[in-house]
Amino acid sequence: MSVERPERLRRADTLVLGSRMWYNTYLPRMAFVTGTIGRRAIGKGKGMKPIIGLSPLYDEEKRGLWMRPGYLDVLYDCGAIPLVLPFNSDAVDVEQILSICDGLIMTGGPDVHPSRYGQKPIPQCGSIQPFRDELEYLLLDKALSRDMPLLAICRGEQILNVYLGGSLYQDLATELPESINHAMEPPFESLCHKVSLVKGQPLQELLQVEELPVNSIHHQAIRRVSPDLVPMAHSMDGVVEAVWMPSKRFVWGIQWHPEWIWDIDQRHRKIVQRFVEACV
Ligand SMILES: [Mn+2]
Repeated sequence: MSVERPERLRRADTLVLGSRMWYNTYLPRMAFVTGTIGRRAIGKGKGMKPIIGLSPLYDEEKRGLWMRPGYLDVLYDCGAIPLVLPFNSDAVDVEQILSICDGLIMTGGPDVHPSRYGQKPIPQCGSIQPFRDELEYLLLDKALSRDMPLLAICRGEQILNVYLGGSLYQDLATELPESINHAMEPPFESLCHKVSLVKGQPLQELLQVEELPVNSIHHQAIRRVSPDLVPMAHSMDGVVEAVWMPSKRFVWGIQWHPEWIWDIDQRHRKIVQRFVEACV
């Protein structure tokens, strides 16, 4: 029997599989009353891909928001839908934005303001975008309290560590002169140095190797590791190159950039794939 209903309720039918009668009667009401429940029911439906939010990049010269295609390409390739987030520092808005995401990637970018870990910038500290620090602190607040899977890359890994009470080297060449060169020249889709994986930690268990060649596009790095994080990779100079957060479902930080090298070394694709699986 066909009953005439408002357009928005009919649209909900097409999004959800299963007993039409049940969904027609109850789910649209639940969905519109509580957006989150509706989204969960719809998003987890058969054949639906996880939606991964990405913290946006900002080009100060063009005054434009942008994204490196590699982040999008690897997510598509791993079966997810990337969603570049807006700059928005309203806590309620950010909560709502994250409610339509299944996972979050904290992207690379400029340096975190050293005041976030109780220091003044030294001359070798790079460019800083305080509005990005602000947005990403808010994203971390919300994502960690929701226990949302999080993959934090380069600056993302660094700000995760700072947010959780750790500190950074403002400039490796200045503050750790014995370190190897971590700021490679382009092309970035090539490998620069190796990292050794800590035995028994999730990255080593995933890849089943002791060493992994990576690219390296950073002049800062984790100095004091947050008490909430555990290292899972180091370069040969002892610099922490990957961490994870054991108290959460999936929170990993890596210092290198899989978005440049996922298609030249499958192990880097595998890291992103593992993250996407955690988001399903
Ligand atoms: Mn490095």
